[in-house]
Amino acid sequence: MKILLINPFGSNWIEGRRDDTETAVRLAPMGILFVASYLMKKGFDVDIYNCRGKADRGTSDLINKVISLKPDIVGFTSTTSSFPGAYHLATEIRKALPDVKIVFGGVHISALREKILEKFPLIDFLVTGEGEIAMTELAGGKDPRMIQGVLSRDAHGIQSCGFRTELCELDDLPFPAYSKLEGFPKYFEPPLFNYPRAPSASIISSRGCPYQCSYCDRSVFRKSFRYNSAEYLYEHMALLKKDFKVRHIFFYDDLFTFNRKRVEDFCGLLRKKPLHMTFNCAVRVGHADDALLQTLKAAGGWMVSIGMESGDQGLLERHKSNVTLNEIRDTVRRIKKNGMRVKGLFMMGLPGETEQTIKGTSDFIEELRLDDMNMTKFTPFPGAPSYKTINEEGTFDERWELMNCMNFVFVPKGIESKEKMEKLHRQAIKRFYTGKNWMSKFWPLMFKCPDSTFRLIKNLPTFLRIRDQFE
Ligand code: B12
Repeated sequence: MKILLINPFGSNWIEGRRDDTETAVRLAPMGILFVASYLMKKGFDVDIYNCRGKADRGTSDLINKVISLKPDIVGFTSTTSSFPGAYHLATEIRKALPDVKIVFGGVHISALREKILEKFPLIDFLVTGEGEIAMTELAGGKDPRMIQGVLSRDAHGIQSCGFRTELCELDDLPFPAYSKLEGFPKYFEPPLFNYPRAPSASIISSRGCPYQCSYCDRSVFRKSFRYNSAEYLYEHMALLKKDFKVRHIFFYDDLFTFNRKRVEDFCGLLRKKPLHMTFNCAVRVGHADDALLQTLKAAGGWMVSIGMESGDQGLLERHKSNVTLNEIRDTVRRIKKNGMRVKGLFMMGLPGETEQTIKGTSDFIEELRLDDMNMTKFTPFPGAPSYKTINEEGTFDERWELMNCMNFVFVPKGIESKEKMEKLHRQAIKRFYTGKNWMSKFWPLMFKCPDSTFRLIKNLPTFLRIRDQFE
């Protein structure tokens, strides 16, 4: 049984502009790497094709690869914005190999479930929620109607036996199948100046989130919070160091510090048996006291990000559980005091946003004197709570290929037009990156992050083009 897993190219573009995100950020597709390693452990022959990867030469290259590999199953991962492109590829693959089974998994599939099978006839199976066990059972020939999480069709229509309740023991999972990913780790590059040394890699060490923010799509892992042990985490980092010479880690967990004991044990291991690696992680306000921050720093913590979303207290109360502006201020101050860089993650255009609240957020960003920030464009994903009532809150243009947080597909009632939103967004970004705070931090960073500086120089025309978008 041969299985080919595909990471589609997606659409990480701003409508009407050239897609330069390839140069700005390229990260490994962790979901299919996890599924691949589990399948391999169970004896299946697995390959990965990364449309955002080093070897990609476009659709015809993929089709040639499919024809030469002749897989029995082709599996696509998909977010909302990458789904249309993935389905297009599936159509081409089906023409080339009419008997191949086509499986889709990932967040967009987990959110829309039956609706996807109803509208997209070429797809044979959906794997919703956690994919490792379900996909292995499917590939192993178990009746799809009996596999939790799988949706299929038969003569009576769409069949599903519900959500998965039998979940993976995270410490039993083999490490992601990095060796199947062409160009790993050097080809994968995170945002500039977000890492002191290259190469870097990302790790996800937990699944699920007990909080419920209005904009967050938790369709895959849902509410229950599970995590890898400190020992597993240490071994994972050690493997990346030993086999791939990775020097910096991005922990992409939403709640990295949620379980304090785990973080203390993990940092303790890093101090006892140093790997000489650095790492970034995200903390949630309320889960980052001084002692914990000191522990992170001592173990190699370099930058900490916080999902701040807005500088308006009213909007926070409406959209994000248990976070106040004062707590954000306090956490930022303490991260800096403990010697780590701090990055703020914001979102513009939430329901209820007005020009006033946008101005407030921009002022808040200035006040915090952050070391970096990111401001995405709010996007109502089908799996997020805000989606249900979004049409009452403003105008929503639900074109999936544009739903990549780089386009305003939703204009809240309080703002006159999409063009106005774009203008306010550009202004906020420009204000930060041309302000005194960033300028004073930028020059020292050129020396602190030599790999980023080199990358910036090497790709200067592209980065200048990206900068010009904010003019
Ligand atoms: C790291 C990350 C990124 C990284 C890397 C993405 C990548 N290629 O892996 C970067 C920064 C590049 C990124 C970019 C974006 N991201 Co992102 N990202 C994440 C994050 C934090 C972790 C992803 C991850 O590794 N999860 C861990 C793995 C194990 O889970 P998983 O991917 O869901 O895979 C499991 C199952 O879904 C299933 N599965 C998945 N694929 C398949 C395929 C098959 C065949 C099968 C059988 C099973 C299966 O099995 C896997 C193992 O159990 C998630 C939030 C989250 N906690 O998951 C958001 C998340 C996926 N991202 C999101 C968004 C919005 C984006 C962007 C659009 C935003 C932006 N402009 O930056 C882009 C678009 C990327 C794209 N091309 O599609 C949303 C997606 C919402 C949606 N409905 O589309 C999420 C869910 C955040 C959120 N809660 O809203 N992202």
